[in-house]
Amino acid sequence: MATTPGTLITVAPTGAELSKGDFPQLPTTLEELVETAVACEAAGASMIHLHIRDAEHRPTLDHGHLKAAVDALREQTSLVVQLSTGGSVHDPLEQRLTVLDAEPDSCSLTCGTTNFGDDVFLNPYGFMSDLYVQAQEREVVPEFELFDLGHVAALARLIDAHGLPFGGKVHVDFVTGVPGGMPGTPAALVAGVSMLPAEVTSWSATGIGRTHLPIAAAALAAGGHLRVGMEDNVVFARGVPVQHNRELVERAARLAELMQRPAMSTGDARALLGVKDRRPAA
Ligand code: KMH
Ligand code: ZN
Repeated sequence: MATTPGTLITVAPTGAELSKGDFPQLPTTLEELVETAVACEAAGASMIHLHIRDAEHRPTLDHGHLKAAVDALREQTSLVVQLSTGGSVHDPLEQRLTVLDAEPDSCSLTCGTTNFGDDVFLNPYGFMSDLYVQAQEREVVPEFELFDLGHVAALARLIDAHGLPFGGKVHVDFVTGVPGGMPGTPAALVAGVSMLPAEVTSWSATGIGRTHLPIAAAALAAGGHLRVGMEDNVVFARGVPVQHNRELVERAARLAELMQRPAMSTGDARALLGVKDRRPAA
């Protein structure tokens, strides 16, 4: 895996789990998402991982909502736009495949079923395989979400079966600290990194809840990139709630700068990930 001087910072601003009622500062409307994306790009993010909400702030995979968000973010930012195909634990597999119809730059692809708190986040191999092939055909770059060490082996199986994703790069994201998945510890992260198949060209990591900051530090120390955001963590410091996703991106960018791997530009992120340029002509 080639080393990169800069740090790719992905912001995951919303997720599918938290409710607007409990967290009014969670960006759920299109207007809030655009404002968040613009602010986070200015703070150092170069990719956004999106879950979309409906008019009642509930998670939705409705095509119109997804397409409107992709178009608006593409128009008003130069962020790499990644749509979640994980959705919420209640979304049917067939509907999760339709996310690609919104033509994002990138899509998440979780490499296995995992316990998810008291729920089950379902990702049978057949679904992963269909999503992998459809993303290749639609020229969408997958980001492989690894919640557990077994997911690393499943990623190798996918690559062996279907070849490289569109664009020829393989970027993975370790999602650590989910109750039911790998713990958010440097030891678990390093174990995962050591198992990555040779085809992997870059990796990032995030830690859920209180593991957010230590995993960011460990990822930077081990040569990885960062994902931060309210999907993963809503506590900035003990007793201090996150008020805006920008705060988490700013802190990640400061940390990356301190480690002499400053936040990379969206142009560098596009090259790192191998995404197709779908932006409207200027
Ligand atoms: N909301 C989780 C059940 C993804 O975006 O692909 C799944 C998730 C992963 O957030
Ligand atoms: Zn997600």
